[in-house]
Amino acid sequence: MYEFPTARGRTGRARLLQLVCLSAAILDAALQPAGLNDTVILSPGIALANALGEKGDQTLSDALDQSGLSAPYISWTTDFLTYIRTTTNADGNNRIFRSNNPTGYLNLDLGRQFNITGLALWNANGDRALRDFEIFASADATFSTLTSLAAFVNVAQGNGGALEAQALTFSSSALTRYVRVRITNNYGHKDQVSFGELGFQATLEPSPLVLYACALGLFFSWNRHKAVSAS
Ligand SMILES: [Ca+2]
Repeated sequence: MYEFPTARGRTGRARLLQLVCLSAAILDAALQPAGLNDTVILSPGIALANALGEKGDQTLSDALDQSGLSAPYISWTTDFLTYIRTTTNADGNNRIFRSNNPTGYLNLDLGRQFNITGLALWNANGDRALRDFEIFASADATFSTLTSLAAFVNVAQGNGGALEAQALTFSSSALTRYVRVRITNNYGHKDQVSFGELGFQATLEPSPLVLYACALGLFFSWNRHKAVSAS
């Protein structure tokens, strides 16, 4: 017959579980350079669609692969704010998209779900630069159901030379794998729009190490309680 745990037994189990989880969290934090409470920069992934079009031999992938940035980053590891404060994109190392309006969208695949809270944009100099755009999360790769995360208006263009990053925060964060960037305006060029690079701001979740250790702690603390109860 099942016996309800005594207050002493419950306290002992809770303490053991807390100890195991805390130890795992400390170890995890030590192994992750950015720590658990920071946000990290996340690669924009790969393009599933480009409704803007491309100009000549300039390809969208060149705006997603860190080329032109003054320092590299490690996706989902490098601290977001520290990185973007000090990293510029070389003038002229921006991608130009040709479009009639110029409006259109880019569909991006992050590779798996991440919790994204904002983005960093290294814009372009001149009248091709991005001015207005909106970010959407999509539930799937077909982009049939979109959730708006933020609409950015009058985003600053470059003022000549190397371009500094702009940090743009979403109205709401989203756990998503698929992201649409819908561009609605530039700085005046009749049929081209351009930016240098972009990366997302993401939060770190408890790693599998912490979750596994907590599960083990729960298992052993429960077994310990059963052994004490049976003796
Ligand atoms: Ca680039």
